[in-house]
Amino acid sequence: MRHTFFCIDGHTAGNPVRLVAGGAPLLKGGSMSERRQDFLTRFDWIRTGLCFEPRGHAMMSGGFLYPPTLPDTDIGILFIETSGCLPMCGHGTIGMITFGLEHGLIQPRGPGRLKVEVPAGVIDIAYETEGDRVTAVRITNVPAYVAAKGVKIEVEGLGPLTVDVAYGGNYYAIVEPQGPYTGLDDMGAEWLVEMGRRVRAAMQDAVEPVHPLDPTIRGVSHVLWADKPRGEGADGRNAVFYGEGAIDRSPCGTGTSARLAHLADRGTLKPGDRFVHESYIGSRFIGRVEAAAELGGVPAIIPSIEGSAIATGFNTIWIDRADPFWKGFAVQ
Ligand code: PYC
Repeated sequence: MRHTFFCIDGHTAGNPVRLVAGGAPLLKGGSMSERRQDFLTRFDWIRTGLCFEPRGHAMMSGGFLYPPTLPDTDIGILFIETSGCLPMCGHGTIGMITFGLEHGLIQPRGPGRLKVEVPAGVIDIAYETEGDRVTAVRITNVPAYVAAKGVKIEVEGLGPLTVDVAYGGNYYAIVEPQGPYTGLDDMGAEWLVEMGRRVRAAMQDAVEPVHPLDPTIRGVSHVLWADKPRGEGADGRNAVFYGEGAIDRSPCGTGTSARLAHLADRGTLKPGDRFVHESYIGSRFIGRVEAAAELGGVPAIIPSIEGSAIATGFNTIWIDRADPFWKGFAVQ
């Protein structure tokens, strides 16, 4: 049997976004979180088939648009990525909202604003246009908070590390320069991937953060290597490791949200502050601490992330069950 998916491919700040505009499965569930669970149970082959080789690669990321389940929302998003079916993805949202608006798949109720239901909750979108192009998307994200501080781990090849965990839509192990990790440029992408794998495994053994309101969101899935800024006007730089072999080419929307919560918890940032975050390749998001908040009794912040995306073309992809690699594969 051959399954056909009509996709708009592109990137947000350099990281791939594959908006699957046709071929989304019908899902059960009264919320996007429940639909995520249904997708993982019955349709995960669509994610692996579209994201892994030979149809994708280690960084592949994207999602589907669905009618929302909540009143007063415009659209629902389900994310797919090599690392799983994320509760929230910032660069993916910026890309899918941009391509969805530019191609008429999303019909806003009013100009410049949308309310979007994602598995992690409801996010607000403000966007700017020039002619037919969407030039900027600002996401006011779900509440972000620090889930664990000062976790001590021992990592082969790195030695002892002290790591914090923050949530910005996914749980991030945040590694600041220490010991042999002296900064992104000193280490290089291959090292960050290899050590990212080891740090994530050690952190998963050490702690299991659980979202205060949705217990299906749990566990450290991403590693954020933090660093000082490189370019003029930037406030920080990071490289996020995800999946089995990916370094985010964008500054990572949920990672930036987690880092904002981390820096706010430390008192370095406060509501109203702006934080320009650079990626490994030098692309940028503008992060902001919009407000102080609370999440199930835990102190949190409301972060926002602003960036832009570019569509690169249409892509009609078949997943043919006669193909020995119909579910995709990854080489490590
Ligand atoms: O932008 O939130 C993000 C993201 C998560 C993983 C890769 N990018």
